[in-house]
Amino acid sequence: AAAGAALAALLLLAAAAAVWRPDYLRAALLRRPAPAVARFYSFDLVREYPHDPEAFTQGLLYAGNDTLFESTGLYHQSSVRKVDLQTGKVLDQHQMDGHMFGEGLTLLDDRLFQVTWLKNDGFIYDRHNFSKRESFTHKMRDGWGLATDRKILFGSDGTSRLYHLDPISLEVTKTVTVKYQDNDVSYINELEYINGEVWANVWQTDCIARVSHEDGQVASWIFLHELRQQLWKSGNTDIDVLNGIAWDEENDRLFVTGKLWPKLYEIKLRQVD
Ligand code: DDQ
Ligand code: CA
Repeated sequence: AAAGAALAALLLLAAAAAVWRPDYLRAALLRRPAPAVARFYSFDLVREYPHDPEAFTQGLLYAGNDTLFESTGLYHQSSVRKVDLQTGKVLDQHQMDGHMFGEGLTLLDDRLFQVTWLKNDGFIYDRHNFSKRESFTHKMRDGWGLATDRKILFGSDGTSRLYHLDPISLEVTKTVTVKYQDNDVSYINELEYINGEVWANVWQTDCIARVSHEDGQVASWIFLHELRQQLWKSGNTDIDVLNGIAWDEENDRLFVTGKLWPKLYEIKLRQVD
């Protein structure tokens, strides 16, 4: 009888736990998989370049020949622009409609794809002539980041989802959830495809996550808080967050900047674990 009472009490306790904190119960009952081993990186500064301090950088990519393409946000100030790396000068620019908030940008062949904040509208520009422009709609929540492996587009929308999009139909063909160990990583923002991985700015952190586009697992973290801190210390107190990754595949150069940052940095990663 005592054993029966003990069992009943235990069942009651389990039922109460299931009602009040099902996540605790699940954690207690299920054996968690061993956490994936992530790598951690700091950086060495290679060079710094001027960057338009009015550019609220939302999309950044390197297009060869020391030129970058950049998408900028903020209502009435959004643009897509071609930028000279060495001088930071805007070489060509399309000013977007005032109600559009420019976001992620990627280049596939001669076409620049751009998405917009809080909307499902995107634009495709001819890289040589921004007035040649088409629009599209997509089924992500809204538009934050874009990148490409030259076959498909990768997209983010500020959730933990990383979308695979068909570059012709703009349909979502696959979605993975970005996870670090067992936790979803939200606020996935500006993206870059680098050597088989998708690198992602995580909004309002000073970190870039290196993500597997196959399963969403974060393989590495890059810590870049020193860049923002350094800018702040030298008097740039109006800057916003780190945002914008560009990769020069030919010369293995990695560029990063931020929203309203007066500098763009070439960095080399240094593993710290
Ligand atoms: N996002 O880059 C995280 C996707 C959006 C940033 C939005 C920053 C807010 C600026 C103020 C908006 C005025 C309504
Ligand atoms: Ca990028």
